[in-house]
Amino acid sequence: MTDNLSYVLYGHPRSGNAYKTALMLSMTGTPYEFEAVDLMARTNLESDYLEINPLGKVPVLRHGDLLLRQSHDTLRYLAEQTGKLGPDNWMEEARVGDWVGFAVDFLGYGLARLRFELLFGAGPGPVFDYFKVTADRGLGIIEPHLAEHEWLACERPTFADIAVFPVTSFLVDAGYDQADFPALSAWQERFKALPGFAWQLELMPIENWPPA
Ligand SMILES: N[C@@H](CCC(=O)N[C@@H](CS)C(=O)NCC(=O)O)C(=O)O
Repeated sequence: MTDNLSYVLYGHPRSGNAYKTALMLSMTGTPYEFEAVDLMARTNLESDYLEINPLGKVPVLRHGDLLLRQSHDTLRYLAEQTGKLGPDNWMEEARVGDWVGFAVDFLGYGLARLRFELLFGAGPGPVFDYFKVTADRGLGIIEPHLAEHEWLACERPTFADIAVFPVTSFLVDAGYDQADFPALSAWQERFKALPGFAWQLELMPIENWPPA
């Protein structure tokens, strides 16, 4: 079901979570306005933005009076609103949920932290090593899965693929060699060929990129 209320995405192109929402909007063909929240300047912690999201995080998706403040809720909501990229029944819902959970447990608390440490943090060291255990474990789950399956949750692309793609695109920034993950790499290529795919800066344009 669709309506005429406009969508507003609050986000930043450095955010993998905001990129999930932006991809879902684009890949379902849903028009939206983009409001940049400058994470580098910490405007996400200023009072104007805290009125929109008291957690001080991006993304937020506004649809009329509704504010969705969790990236995975935005995926589920847009799937329901557009009838696209969602599960068709509870068997599929359960498998989509597995991969949304994977994105949080192994990518959010693993791969994404490695990239953060290397690009913005202390670099290699104890913190990096701590998160690498989780990232390695996650990559050890997804690579063999994608050697056997074209898409993560179903026989077709779903928002499970959108939940997982952004952080996997940070593989090299997180210190891994892309060539060590041929099945993941092939899935990334299939994903990038889907209608509506674009990179984060195209979907969430900001001035002064890369931010200081
Ligand atoms: N559970 C949230 C996590 C959102 C999140 O961690 N956002 C990060 C960017 S990827 C953020 O806004 N960080 C800013 C901060 O914590 O100050 C979701 O899935 O949307």
